[in-house]
Amino acid sequence: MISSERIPNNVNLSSDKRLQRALEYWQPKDLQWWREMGPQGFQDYHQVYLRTATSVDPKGWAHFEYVKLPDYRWGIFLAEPEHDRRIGFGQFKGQAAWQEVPGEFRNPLRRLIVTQGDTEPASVEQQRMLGACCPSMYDLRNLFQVNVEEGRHLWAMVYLLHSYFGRDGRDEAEELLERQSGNHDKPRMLEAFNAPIETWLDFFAFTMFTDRDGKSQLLSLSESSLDPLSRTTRFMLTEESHHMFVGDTGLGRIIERTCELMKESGFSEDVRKVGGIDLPVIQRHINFWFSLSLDLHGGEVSSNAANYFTNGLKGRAEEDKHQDDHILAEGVYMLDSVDEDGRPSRQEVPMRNALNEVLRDWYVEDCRSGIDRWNKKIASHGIDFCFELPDRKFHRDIGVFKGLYFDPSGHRISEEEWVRRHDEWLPSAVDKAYLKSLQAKPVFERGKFANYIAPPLRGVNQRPIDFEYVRTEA
Ligand code: BYC
Ligand code: FE
Ligand code: FE
Repeated sequence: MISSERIPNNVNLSSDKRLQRALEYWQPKDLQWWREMGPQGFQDYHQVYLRTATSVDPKGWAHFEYVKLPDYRWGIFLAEPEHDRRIGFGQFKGQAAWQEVPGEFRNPLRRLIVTQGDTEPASVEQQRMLGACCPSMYDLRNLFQVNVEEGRHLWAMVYLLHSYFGRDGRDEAEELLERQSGNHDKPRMLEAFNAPIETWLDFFAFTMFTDRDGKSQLLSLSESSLDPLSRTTRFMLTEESHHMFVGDTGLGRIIERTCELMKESGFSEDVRKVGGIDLPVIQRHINFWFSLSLDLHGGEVSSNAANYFTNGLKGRAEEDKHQDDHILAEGVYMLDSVDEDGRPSRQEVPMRNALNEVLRDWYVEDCRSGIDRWNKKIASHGIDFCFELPDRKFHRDIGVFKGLYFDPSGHRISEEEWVRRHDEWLPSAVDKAYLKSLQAKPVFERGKFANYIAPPLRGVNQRPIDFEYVRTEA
């Protein structure tokens, strides 16, 4: 049944018959997808201490209670409207923001919304097996919190498709449940969302680096002239910060524990002997998920990006912080690229065509702060090791560096060297087998943590660390 009680919302669902009808058809399919493709093994007998958004004001969006996963109330929320909001960039700068989709931009807007929407269920699919190998009840709960919120982000995009794109939108909403992460015939649209997430190290690196692409893309979409898209994505960003918190602190806690284990074992290099995760394997996971997430920003030179900006569909992250005319009809960007022979070269690109790269610049800086913090932690233990973000040419499959080989410092190398040294730089089969052996026995006891990860500094919602975050039904 579609009701405002079951579906918390601030879009007047109870009086919107058209939306109700569309959702009545879509919601059972969504629930079926969630049961089949969502968290495995925790749907029927477990209750999870989760936050549910019940309104957009600061009190309402963090309502905590125990719920069974399929009973989660996925809501539809838009950030509060801004009075007399004006378009902030592109050729329509200064005009009133759009409350409806202009016919001439229907296709590109639909495509942006579908692309965004496709990533949300994809990430749930990628993470569906992790519950059974969790390092603690606290982490298990955080995994499910991220999963239900990505499920809500799917709802957010489906709301836009149902409300503003008619028949086409309804078809697209169905297809969002039909494509599947990693599926050979019907894969997810963007490559990072087809890569398997089999270990908790992958999960933390994914939420640190790939959810952060969520942040940069959502910031850009929240500048959109299409006001409902802007408001929807603005509210999604409030949830996104928790996902990055999970990744950032998850990696930080593994690093902390590794340093402790190294100290305990007399600074031996081989922390695997005492069941820890060595720092180089963490670096390889950073290399992997960071480079995949660089690809998610699209080609360096992109006419799609230029059109999005010119027409006001998608802006830059924090558009108002840019000190220029926000029209960019004239500027150029000096792009680090390669010439026809694959040699490094600098290329002048019209600014509008370089906006994927501009957003990538923003993203790289946003990632760096985490790396710096972890390095300080390692140094405070007296250990001589530094994490680094790989060069942006490393391991790229989209854009000008695709098909060429670079080491993590950005030096061009031969294919032979790439093949020979691949396992130095990216997670290897041996790494994966080791990580899987570490997590083979899940930790479900209250307040206990797997040997390879330190406890968090504090619990969720001011609950103690040994709180029963996931309980089986009485
Ligand atoms: N994989 O002109 P270009 C999140 C395609 S994450 C495969 O450079 P454009 C989340 C591209 O479609 C944020 N294909 O592309 C995180 C194009 O195809 P056509 C998700 C790719 O359009 C964690 C061609 O290559 N949101 O929320 O400028 C958990 C030429 O490329 C890829 C968005 O992405 C790729 N990586 O930029 C849960 C925002 N990259 O035209 C959730 C919406 C490019 O030749 N999407 N291609 O058929 C966009 O803004 C743009 O679609 C992109 C691509 C930035 C992704
Ligand atoms: Fe999301
Ligand atoms: Fe997210």
